[in-house]
Amino acid sequence: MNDLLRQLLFLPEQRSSLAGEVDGLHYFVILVTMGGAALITLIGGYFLIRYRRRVQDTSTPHPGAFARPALFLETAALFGLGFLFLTFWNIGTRQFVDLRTPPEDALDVYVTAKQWMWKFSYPEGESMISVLYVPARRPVRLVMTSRDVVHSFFVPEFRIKQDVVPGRYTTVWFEASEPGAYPILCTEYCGTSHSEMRGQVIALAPADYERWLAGGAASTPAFAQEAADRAELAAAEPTMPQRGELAAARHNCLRCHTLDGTQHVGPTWAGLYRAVVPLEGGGERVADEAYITESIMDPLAVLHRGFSPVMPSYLGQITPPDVAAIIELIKSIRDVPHGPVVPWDGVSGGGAPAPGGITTP
Ligand code: HEC
Ligand SMILES: [Cu+2]
Repeated sequence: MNDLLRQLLFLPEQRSSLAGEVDGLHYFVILVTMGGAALITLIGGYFLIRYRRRVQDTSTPHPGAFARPALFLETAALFGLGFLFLTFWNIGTRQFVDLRTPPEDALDVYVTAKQWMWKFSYPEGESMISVLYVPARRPVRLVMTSRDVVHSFFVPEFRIKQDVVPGRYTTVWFEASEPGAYPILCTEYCGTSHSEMRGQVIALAPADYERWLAGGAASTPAFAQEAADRAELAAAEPTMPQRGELAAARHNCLRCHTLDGTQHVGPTWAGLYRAVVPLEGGGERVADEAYITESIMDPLAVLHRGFSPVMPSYLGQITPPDVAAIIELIKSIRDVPHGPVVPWDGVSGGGAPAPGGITTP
């Protein structure tokens, strides 16, 4: 029954001591509401047919004295609803208290969330990125905070989810019911790479956990090593061009510039690196690192011929690592095909043939 309902509702396996209870309440609420909806549909349908209009006479006969339904029916309905409310409330409150109160002997692990990774620190001094090793069948309490924005720690198999808030500590606890690897997701939208803010809880048999504490990840079972590799790969530092794209998105550069060679408000970045840029008022410059940096910090110093002077200066707004990453991004797309660089006329993708086309030497 449990498994059938679980699969009907597309829920993952229950792998913590409280998961079964959480699902139990879920099933109960769903079954009661579905039952109620079915009952109302049936009664409504019966009335619809039983009292449909059968004669052409449209006047409503006077019903006479208001016909009261039997008193016992009203009382039963009221008590029934009251009872349901109290039952939901009772189960819900108990579960809330259980979920909020970690057992005394819980193992503490500190969790720091930041864009876009989870860091787990153990009182013994060990620190892990993206991978949370815990012993199975032992309560674990997570003491969580965020270094930037609000994140949310979610382990579907454990049925736990808790916001992680900057400047505050929140806690959550669980007891993994058997060894295994369980995905961690961030469920509070926290920026560009929110969807990649993932990790793994690796629950180890107590003996394996002791071995991990003593000897590190190499002494854990194969399933744990695989899961850890996967998690670490996903959390690997992005490459410079990838970071450049994130920085460009963050600073809204991509509202005016494109990476795919199409024209927009500003010149496309495709094929820009080391191209010869014609300047407004004559002359030209090679788009090297110096030119790109100058264009970002002091866009009006020289203008790409034919474009309007609308780019704001980013002097003091953007950090040197972001500028470097953006330069690497522009370098990485120097071979992307692009047409002649002409100003965007606000209608089409191009316009008159390039007064200020760039030519790649
Ligand atoms: C409001 C639109 C707008 C935004 C936002 C904007 N730019 Fe520009 N950008 C332009 C325009 C228009 C030009 C061409 C005129 C000029 O040289 O200033 C330009 C020129 C450039 C150039 C020189 C390219 C060439 O072909 O000469 C670089 C490099 C550049 N921008 C980088 C950036 C970066 C990096 C950001 C974000 C930090 C950014 N831009 C944000 C509109 C914008
Ligand atoms: Cu997040």
